[in-house]
Amino acid sequence: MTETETSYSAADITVLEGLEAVRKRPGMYIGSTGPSGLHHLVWEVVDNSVDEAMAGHCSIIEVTLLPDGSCRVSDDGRGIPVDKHHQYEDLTAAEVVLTVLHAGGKFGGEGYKVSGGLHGVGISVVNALSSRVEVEIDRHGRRHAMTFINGGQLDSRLAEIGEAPDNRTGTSVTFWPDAEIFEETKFRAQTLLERFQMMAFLNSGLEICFRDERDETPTETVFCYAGGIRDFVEHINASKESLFSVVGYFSQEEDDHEVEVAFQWNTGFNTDGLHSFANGINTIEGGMHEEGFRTALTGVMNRYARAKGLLKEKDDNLQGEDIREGMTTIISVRLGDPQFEGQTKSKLGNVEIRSLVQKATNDRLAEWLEEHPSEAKRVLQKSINAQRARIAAHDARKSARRKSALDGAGMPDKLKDCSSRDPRESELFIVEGDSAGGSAVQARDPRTMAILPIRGKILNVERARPDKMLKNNEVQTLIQAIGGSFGEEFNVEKIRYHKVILLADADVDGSHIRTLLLTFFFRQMRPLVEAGHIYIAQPPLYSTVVGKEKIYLKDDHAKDAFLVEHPNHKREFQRLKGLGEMDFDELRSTTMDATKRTLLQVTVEMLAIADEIFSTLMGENVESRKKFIQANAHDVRFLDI
Ligand code: 0RA
Repeated sequence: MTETETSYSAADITVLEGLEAVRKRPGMYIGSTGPSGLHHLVWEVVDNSVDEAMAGHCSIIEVTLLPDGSCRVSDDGRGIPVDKHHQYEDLTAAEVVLTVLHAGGKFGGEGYKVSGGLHGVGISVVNALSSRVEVEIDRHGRRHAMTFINGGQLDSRLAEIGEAPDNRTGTSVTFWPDAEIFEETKFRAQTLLERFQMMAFLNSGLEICFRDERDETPTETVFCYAGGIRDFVEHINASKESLFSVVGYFSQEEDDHEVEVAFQWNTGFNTDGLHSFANGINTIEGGMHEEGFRTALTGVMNRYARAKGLLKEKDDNLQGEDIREGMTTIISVRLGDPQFEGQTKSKLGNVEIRSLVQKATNDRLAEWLEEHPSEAKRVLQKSINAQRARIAAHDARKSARRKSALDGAGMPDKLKDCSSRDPRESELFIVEGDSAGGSAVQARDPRTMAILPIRGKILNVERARPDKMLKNNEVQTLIQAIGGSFGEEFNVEKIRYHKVILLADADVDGSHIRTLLLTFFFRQMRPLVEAGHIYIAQPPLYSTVVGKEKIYLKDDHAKDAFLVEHPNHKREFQRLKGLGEMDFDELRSTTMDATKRTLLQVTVEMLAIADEIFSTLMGENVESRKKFIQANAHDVRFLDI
């Protein structure tokens, strides 16, 4: 940069120091410099456009991944203000928004009423962590442009570059994530798609268009839902068999608080189909809005059931879980000053929201029931059945506990346990089939590795109530071996292994078993998944020989990479059929030995979406399962949720 282009004042220097702080400790602002932090940059820019939409000024947001590694976010909002900024005399407002931490919408006009508090670190953070940022602003009939390089240094100041076509207004931000900051700068389309779909559901009428133009075959996906969260509920239930076709809905506003609820029941047995959001952020840990809803739901349904004689005087009240069985609910609240608490800052703490949601649900759900008598009756019949099953499961559980107290330590016979009693270093390999189980026992380090062979297909818990599930041998064995109980009682502090590793073949049967196991963990031991204790072992698919050395290759990708590195290789590869064909030495060195193996950690990025995927894969609706598997057959990462 030459001196004639830009000269810095004292104010500019404080600005640069601010951005320097972000570059020094990126984790403080975006959580990490891994994939989650990288995608955070996109959320940050898109959130600004969504704020503009929530304020009623923007209807289309376009996000494009370009071949040069950049990401462009364009909107048709009012455009970032381009006039001189009152505090930084020599900078324009737009320059301030891009270079001052937390400058976002806090000036000019009334700013924003509500904005996503979790990602709201400001677009300047994106600038600080990018090697280049280009901004174009259409406002007052003119198009303006500016660019920044090397983490927020002004490269060319804001200047008019021509007319705004058709007198349009809007903002376009293109950024190149800095390779010196991020471990990996390649965006994952699936991650972006899932979130954009969720954002479109939560902002009815908003169009989000995603384009991936990184390779020769560009793709475009448009999300736009006139019905908002009603469409969200319908979408989740599309993979299940719904109890009736209407989707319940109500909304209520008070001061600067707004609550919206959509709900529908399906014929399934899950009690955790409740998903909540605050200012567009998925509150995975729940909070006051969920509390208010649950309390009111239980009250309203019991009152209705008594009033209509569906529950007799002698009958017990329905419990919340009875009513929530098979219920899919989306709660979305918007509020001026959201307090995010909890371990992952995803629990809504605002107490006033609890009574607002409770009151709205009390009034409006009762109305809905009166207006939909036949639906109401079906729901209550289902709840009463659930109540009976719950009582039966309680009895079954009691006798199961008594039984395990009788056989000493209560460990299943099939478990070959490790000698260590420290869960932090202990690993449980769940192995498909008795014979592979035998090799795994020989291949293991008996101090830290336990082996549990399971035979054939475990019960599909997606399609069974808890009382039936508990009678299944494989399920009992799993629960006993892992420790920490299951369902509502599950306690992740009591687990006996910090790594639970699924070891199954790379073929269709193996992937079915993996999915059944993941469904079980997702539904019955979810904290185990959330805490990152579940892993998938990756036995190699190919072997080949170089000189005297046998080399194992994980998959086709690894094979291609190998051929690039060894262009003269004779191309003789052996396709390994499965675990059963490896001797224990091979199994140890390729798959189990902690110094050589690769494990895929299973994470739950987005529970609302993961819920849908599990229902699709494991639920009743065969057609949607078929479609899902066909659509994702090429992409094994769908298990990486
Ligand atoms: C500050 C003030 C105003 C709008 C914006 C920022 C704004 C920022 C972004 C970022 C991406 N798209 C955006 N659109 C708008 C209010 C402007 C006014 O009062 O006219």
